Amino acid sequence: MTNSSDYVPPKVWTWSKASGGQFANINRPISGPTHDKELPVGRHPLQLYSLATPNGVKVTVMLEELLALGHSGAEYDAWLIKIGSGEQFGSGFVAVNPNSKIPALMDRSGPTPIRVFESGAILLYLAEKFRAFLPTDSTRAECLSWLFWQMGAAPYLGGGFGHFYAYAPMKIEYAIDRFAMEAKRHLDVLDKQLAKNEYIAGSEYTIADMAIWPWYGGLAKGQLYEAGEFLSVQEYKHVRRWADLIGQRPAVQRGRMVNRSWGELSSQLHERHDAADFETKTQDKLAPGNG
Ligand SMILES: N[C@@H](CCC(=O)N[C@@H](CS)C(=O)NCC(=O)O)C(=O)O
Repeated sequence: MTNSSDYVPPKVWTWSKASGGQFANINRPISGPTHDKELPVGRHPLQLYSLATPNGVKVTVMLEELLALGHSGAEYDAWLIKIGSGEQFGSGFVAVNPNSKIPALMDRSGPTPIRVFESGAILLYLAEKFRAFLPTDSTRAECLSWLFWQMGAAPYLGGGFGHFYAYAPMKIEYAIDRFAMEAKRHLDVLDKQLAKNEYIAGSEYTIADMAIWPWYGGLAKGQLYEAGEFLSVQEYKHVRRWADLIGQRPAVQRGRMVNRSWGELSSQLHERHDAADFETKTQDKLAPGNG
C-alpha cells in the first residue's frame, strides 16, 4: 500500500484485495450472497439474526425491555451471525437484509413473514408493534429526532473514528484528527441534552436511549476502541451519569449478553431461545464445543 501522503488516486478505482486492516477480509464492493445457506427458524414469533456489536445490542435490549414489560409477543429466538466468517453473505441472510449487515429481524407472527433490517428501523417497528418506548405525545418528535440523529452520527464514530483510530493498518493523523473532533462534538451534543434531561428525549426512557447507549454510553465509559483517555471522556459527566443509569437496567444487562461471542464467558449467550437461557446457557455453563 502507498504511504498516504504519496497516494495519487488512479483514474478508475479497482478492488485491491490486499487493502489490509481489521475486517478487510469481509469488505467488498459488491452486494449479494457469496454462498447458499438457509437461516435457522425457531419457535418464537420473532427471529433475530445478529451479533452483540453496538448495533446488535440496540435490538436485544429492546426485546428484553418489551418482555420485561410483559409483551409475550416479543418472545424471540436470537441466532448468532459470525460476521468475521462472512455469514452475513449467506443466501438466507441476504434475503432478510440485502445490505448484509446485522441486525436483521423476521417477524413470523402473522400469515406472511415480514423482514426488517437497519437497527433504527427495527427499533421503530417494534415500538409501533407493541406501542412501547415511543411516546405518543409531543415528545414523540423529540424521540424520533434523536433516534435518527444516532443512525446518522454512528457511522462517523464507528466507520470514521473507530476505524482510523483502532482498526486501520496505519495511523493517519488527518483522519484521526477529523473523526476525533467529530466524536467529541457528538459527546458534547449529548452532554448538553443530558444536562437538562434525565433521558435522551426527556423524562421517559425510549428507543432513542436504546439506540444511543450502546455507542455513546460505551464511548463515554471508555469501553469503545480503548479511546477513553484519548477523547478525555471524563469531561462528559452528564453522558456518563446517563450511561450508568441505562446500564443498571436488568433488561439492558440481559440484552448485552445475547449473541455475544467475546469477553467474559459468563457474559456470552451465543444464542437465546428462552428466558432461562441467561441462567443456563452462557458459555461458562456450557461444555466446550457445545455453544
Ligand atoms: N446502519 C446499520 C449498520 C449495521 C452494521 O454496520 N452492522 C455491522 C456490525 S455493527 C455488520 O454487520 N458488518 C458486517 C459487514 O460489514 O460485512 C444498522 O444500524 O443496522
